[in-house]
Amino acid sequence: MYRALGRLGGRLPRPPPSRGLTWGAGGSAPHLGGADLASLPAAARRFVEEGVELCRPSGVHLCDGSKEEGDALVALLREQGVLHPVPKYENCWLARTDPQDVARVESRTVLVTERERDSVPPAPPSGEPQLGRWLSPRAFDQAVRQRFPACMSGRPLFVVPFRMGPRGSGLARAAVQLTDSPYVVASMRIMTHVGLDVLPDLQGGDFVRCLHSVGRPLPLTEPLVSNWPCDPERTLIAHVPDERRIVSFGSGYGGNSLLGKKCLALRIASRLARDEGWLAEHMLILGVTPPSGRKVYVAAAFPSACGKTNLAMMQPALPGWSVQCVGDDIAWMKFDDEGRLRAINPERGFFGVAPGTSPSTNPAAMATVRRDTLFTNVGLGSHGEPFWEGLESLLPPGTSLTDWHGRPWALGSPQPCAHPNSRFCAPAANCPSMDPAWEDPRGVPIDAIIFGGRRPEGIPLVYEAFGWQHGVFVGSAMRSEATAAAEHTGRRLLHDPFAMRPFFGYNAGRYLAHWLSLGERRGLCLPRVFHVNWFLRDPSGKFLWPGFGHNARVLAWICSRVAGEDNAKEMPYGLVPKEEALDLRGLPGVSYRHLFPLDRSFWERETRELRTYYQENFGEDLPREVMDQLEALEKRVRKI
Ligand code: OXD
Ligand code: MN
Repeated sequence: MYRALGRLGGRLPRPPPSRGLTWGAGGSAPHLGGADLASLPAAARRFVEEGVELCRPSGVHLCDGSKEEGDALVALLREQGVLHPVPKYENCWLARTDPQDVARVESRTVLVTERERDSVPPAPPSGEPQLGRWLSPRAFDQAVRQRFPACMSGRPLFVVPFRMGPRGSGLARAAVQLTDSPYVVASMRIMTHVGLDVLPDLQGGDFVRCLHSVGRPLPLTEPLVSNWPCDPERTLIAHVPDERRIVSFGSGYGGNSLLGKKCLALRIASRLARDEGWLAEHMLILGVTPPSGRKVYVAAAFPSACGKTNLAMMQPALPGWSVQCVGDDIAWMKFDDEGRLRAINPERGFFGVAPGTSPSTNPAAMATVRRDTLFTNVGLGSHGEPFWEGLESLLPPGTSLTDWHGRPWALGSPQPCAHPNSRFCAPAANCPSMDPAWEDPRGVPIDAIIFGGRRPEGIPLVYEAFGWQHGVFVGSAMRSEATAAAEHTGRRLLHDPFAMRPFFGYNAGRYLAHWLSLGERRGLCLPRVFHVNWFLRDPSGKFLWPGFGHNARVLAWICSRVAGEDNAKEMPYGLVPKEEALDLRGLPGVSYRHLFPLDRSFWERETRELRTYYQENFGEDLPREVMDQLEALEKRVRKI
């Protein structure tokens, strides 16, 4: 596609021999060294040449993933005023972004395919498309032409060879990201495996091509805000699944720019998974071990900022139980030769939401971020500690605070100190509760899949699906209150099928069909499917369930179901624990009855809204089996 833009195969510009790369207009810059570009396999070299031809950077740096390179990147980012020290923690840094570049931008995230229908179901009759956005190849070429030529002038281009997934795993993927953002390189080094040992995997040309620019060539025409280069007006995050290609412009933040995460590991990978018969999902993976024995691994899909990281690192409030983390955001899963579903975490780090993370909600995450962590848009205490909403009790007396804009801030101020979507980017290896098998190339065996969302009313604490098809229906019917991870606001309930709404890499109707097709395959040991809701509230708005470590009580019931215990009773929407099968001991004020509401008018409303949602958003691409499941539920609801 954008290859059509110019003559290819030109010579790579070389950095000036005595100074290494140049870092911007007139800046005296640390020398990063970098690996020899000649070591790139031919296909990767061609990709770099195309990028250079198009973006016209001041130099090219091939990242080798070394510690020296990491130190030099930090030095460079400090010199540019992007990173600030967090001296109370070890090797930790704080970035503050332009306030216009703080979250994923779903409205500017597109899939590029010849046929619109390959990307999205038929357009809804009214309103915004909810299941992804399509851009024609022509419009995409034009968008690239309007943005990328010479967009890296005055800035060096970093070539980041990286791998998603453990070395040796059949699911692992090699990729190359070209970027003009050293912040992105520093983050990619935490979130993925960056290094020259990836180069042999690029040899055959079968790698994902990622091109990213912050879109602020030098010299600047307008000053930067917070020293953070970005171009919010022209931001575009485009995926070309047929070419395994990602092109991102204008944002330096999170999933818009760390292209291994949402763009590759979910959007591109979900399409690869469909083509190749596996699953790429927005799911955490954890292992739970009961006092008596057999560890059970589960994968769980929750929409952004519903507590995936907290659940993945949970410390059970049930004596004798333990939970270990394999991943907190993305699972790649494939049935093995024995028909067992096995999952790997394609990532190597956590890009977690900071506010709300505290020693009481997630002690393992707090331990993880004590070193080697890049914080973005959190506050800073005068003793050199990061600060966000939830850490108030940790502040030593007399601490003064700076908010995420870098301005003085006082406890009790109406605006939060940390941005609600502020993040920590930390190596998974730092987490004290990582599972011993988290990097096992064979993956871990998955016995249960859990769906969930923030549902203040009507949806019970936990239920099990009646079978695979019903489970796929339950995933397709997920809804949750909006969060700060994207540009949405307020407490609206959003439909979020499989927690993949922003991350489908192809038509969501066909995605459901792909899940259903697994139920038809012979010889598979299909996991049980559950739905959980930690967020039920009473009429005064108070949560009915204590959550966090107590969620182990729900995991304990799920484990008992996996073990084949006959301890469930049937409700119209699914199977729930018999009263004595859910351990509620020591939870004063928590009542089984409130946790398992059954309200006919709620379910009538829910099924009616779901029917409208399916009709408007999936249209004729909704698989018949899913509509059959809805009709069966409607029938059961009429009998309540
Ligand atoms: C995330 C998200 O950042 O889901 O993980 O938005
Ligand atoms: Mn996520």
